[in-house]
Amino acid sequence: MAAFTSMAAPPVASSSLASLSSSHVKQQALDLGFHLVGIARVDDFDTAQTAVPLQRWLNQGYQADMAWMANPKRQDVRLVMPEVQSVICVALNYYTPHTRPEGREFGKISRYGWGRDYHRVLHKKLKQFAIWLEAQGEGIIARYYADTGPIQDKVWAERAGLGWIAKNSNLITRDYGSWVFLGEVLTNLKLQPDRPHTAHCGTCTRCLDACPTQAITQPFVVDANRCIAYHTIENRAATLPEDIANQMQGWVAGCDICQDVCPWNQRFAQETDVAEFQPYPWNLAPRLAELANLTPADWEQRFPASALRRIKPEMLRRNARANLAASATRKS
Ligand code: B12
Ligand code: SF4
Ligand code: SF4
Repeated sequence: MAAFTSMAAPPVASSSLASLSSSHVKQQALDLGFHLVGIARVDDFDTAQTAVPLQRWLNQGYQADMAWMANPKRQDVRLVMPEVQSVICVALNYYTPHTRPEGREFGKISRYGWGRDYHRVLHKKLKQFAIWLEAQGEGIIARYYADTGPIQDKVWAERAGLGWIAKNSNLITRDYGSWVFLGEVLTNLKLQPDRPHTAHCGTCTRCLDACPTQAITQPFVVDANRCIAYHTIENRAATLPEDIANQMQGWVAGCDICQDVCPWNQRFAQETDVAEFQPYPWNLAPRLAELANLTPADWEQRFPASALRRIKPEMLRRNARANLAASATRKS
């Protein structure tokens, strides 16, 4: 978890904050290079809404081995920061127009992992944003998070008007589709909130129909036990469950199927201006046979400053071998 915290946390002097408008704060986020920004207000009603679906998901065991998803802070943002009044949500577009080559010999890496580690890129900008915000008045507190903190990034982003949580469980934005990374700054400033985004999946079910492992058990709900992204990135077991290993369709690092088929993504995707998200060339068409024998030294060399470093060499070998085995069975 990354967080920027001031040394002291005195109550905010309202006189020093009177001049800080939401539009000024949002303009600063855009000037720092974020593509979208919106503000959500923290109150009792919102907190209850955040907790219930997450608890239901946990009760069903959909978190698989991700025990950290049960951290109570994730259900109440005030346990993360007792003084929080507003959540300033940001999104960074990571789409590039590259495609993966056809052919069973290639492993598929999700777009999120093609370029530089998004945590580094987001955290750097968020840190600058939090420092700027704290400098705007005495007593202002700002803490930043992206992915790794105990905050429900998508829930807050939807509430701040950035996009809607779709049936594939990703947040879709009108400007960039779901190819965005999310982050937020928690602050004790009471800022003017934006309106929550409305949902636009309608009657579409393309993502549910396309998921090869039926991981989207009902609209909006993903069971990690069945999700290829979970198994390739988070599952640390020596072997993968047979019913997943047989259905991986070449994926070795994450899975983009439920985003690739989404009509909104086909319509809204636009190339990012963040140079760090341009793919490392090797990530576009890795060969399964090479990945199946990847050494720790190869791994160090091929995944520098990459979000894929979460997938250890033995996991990549396991993922590649599962795909090769499934492919061999299909041929015979
Ligand atoms: C745990 C996690 C995972 C797990 C579980 C996925 C999941 N859907 O929860 C795994 C490892 C599988 C995973 C995979 C991926 N992840 Co992930 N993941 C997270 C993490 C850390 C927490 C998400 C979470 O709270 N899940 C718990 C459940 C309860 O929440 P939920 O999915 O939002 O589902 C609830 C809502 O949809 C809500 N709901 C809303 N409306 C409605 C309506 C109805 C009727 C109902 C019933 C429910 C409902 O109820 C659902 C629960 O029941 C976040 C970062 C963060 N700190 O938030 C990143 C995050 C969600 N992941 C992200 C990404 C990019 C991915 C992948 C695309 C990566 C990849 N290409 O492989 C895949 C997508 C898989 C998928 N279809 O969801 C991004 C998503 C960005 C975006 N635009 O949405 C995030 C936000 C990280 C970031 N900061 O950018 N991830
Ligand atoms: S990421 Fe892949 S396995 Fe997971 S829900 Fe989407 S399509 Fe299904
Ligand atoms: S494929 Fe259809 S149902 Fe799924 S997220 Fe996209 S619009 Fe929503």
